[in-house]
Amino acid sequence: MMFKTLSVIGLGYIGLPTAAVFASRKVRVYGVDVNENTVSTINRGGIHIVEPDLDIIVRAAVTEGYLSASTKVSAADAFIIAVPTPFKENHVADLTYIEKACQALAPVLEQGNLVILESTSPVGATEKIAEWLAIARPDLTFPQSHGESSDIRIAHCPERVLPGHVLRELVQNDRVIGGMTPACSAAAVALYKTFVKGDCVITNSRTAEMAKLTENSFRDVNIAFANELSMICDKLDINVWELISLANRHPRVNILQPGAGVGGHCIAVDPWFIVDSCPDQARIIRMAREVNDSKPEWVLDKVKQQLDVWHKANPDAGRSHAKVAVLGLAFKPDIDDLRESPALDIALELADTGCQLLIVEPNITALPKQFSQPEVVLTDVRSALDADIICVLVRHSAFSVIKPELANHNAVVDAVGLLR
Ligand code: SAJ
Repeated sequence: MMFKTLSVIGLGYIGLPTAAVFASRKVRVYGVDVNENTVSTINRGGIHIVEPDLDIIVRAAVTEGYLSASTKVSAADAFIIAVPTPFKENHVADLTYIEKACQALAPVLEQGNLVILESTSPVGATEKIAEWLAIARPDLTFPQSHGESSDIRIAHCPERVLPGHVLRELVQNDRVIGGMTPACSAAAVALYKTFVKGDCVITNSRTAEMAKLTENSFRDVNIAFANELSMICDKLDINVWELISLANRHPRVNILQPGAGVGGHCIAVDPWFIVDSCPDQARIIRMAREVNDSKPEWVLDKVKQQLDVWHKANPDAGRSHAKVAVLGLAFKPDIDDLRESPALDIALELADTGCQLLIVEPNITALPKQFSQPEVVLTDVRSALDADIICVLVRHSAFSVIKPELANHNAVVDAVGLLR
């Protein structure tokens, strides 16, 4: 099976690297995005997201004519849908973007095409795609009605790459391939084998959907265990990082690290898709989400306790005289991504307390617009040492240089174990 052309719908953190890697293997890729700025940036050979080395391969692919972007879907041998699947207020998955992608690609669909859903989705979403496409194109046959002989092949192949390492992990990671029929799986394997060096492991679409949700829930539950331990240890006056490193010497124990909470667009979202499908059964998964979601508030309380101590020591000083430094705003170490970041939420709350807030985030050059207060400034790591209270919210490598001074400061809230 040969795929000469590919349409990738959604040119975000997953769609753009995927499109670029296919294009680098000389597949003609038509990228599609609703955002015109994204489209024009890519067509100039640029990128609109931060991911190491992505700029180099996008520029090369555009220059050589293998990658172009548009707001319209072009006909192609295969289609990859890589759009967001957020959840609504009540933690129910919102499939609107996937449905819109289906409506956009349906008119150009042709017999023999392969449609792949890469977006992380609740169980049953791939079958929904098949239904939507069948309604839009009654002239074509689909796997749910025609099995192996269907005109259109459909599969779920979840992305599993780690932001910051996307280009390497796209190629090296094993890939779960969940076709609606064996023929759908075989077509999807043939497509991914264009560049995937890992194994392409075949299953059905529902299991593939659940596999992705399971991977992120596994991590969420394990981080919740670490976060719960950090709160228990605080009560019992035990250093949680020492405790975890001791426990991890056991050959079958591997506890993750506590932090300021769980951020990002995946781990804090995907477990809810399982909870929504099986609310009575998914008890640990729900509880883990609740524990992790409560952690930023707990860290904030610790800082407020330090503010109370400061007020006691400085009874005549108003709140605006208190200087608080926040180290880190990103959702995890050594990236610039502030979306769904617990550290950002904590800093925003602190900004509202009326203190002077020194923010140190070495991976950005300007504060996000939400910080409107004049008492909030973005500064360098050494200036933070002047603060009355210092809270470490992200373990950026750039913070290591002030460890000795930090260890001698008398009001540090270290949510991530920088000082361990
Ligand atoms: N975190 C901790 N303690 C830890 C590890 C992480 O508090 O010991 C926090 C991080 O600081 C961050 C959050 O968890 O706030 C998530 O970070 P992460 O590095 O665990 O994961 P993501 O969201 O960057 O990427 C995850 C990955 N999934 C798994 O590792 C199982 C990635 O492979 C997925 O492709 C991605 O989700 C996704 O798109 O679903």
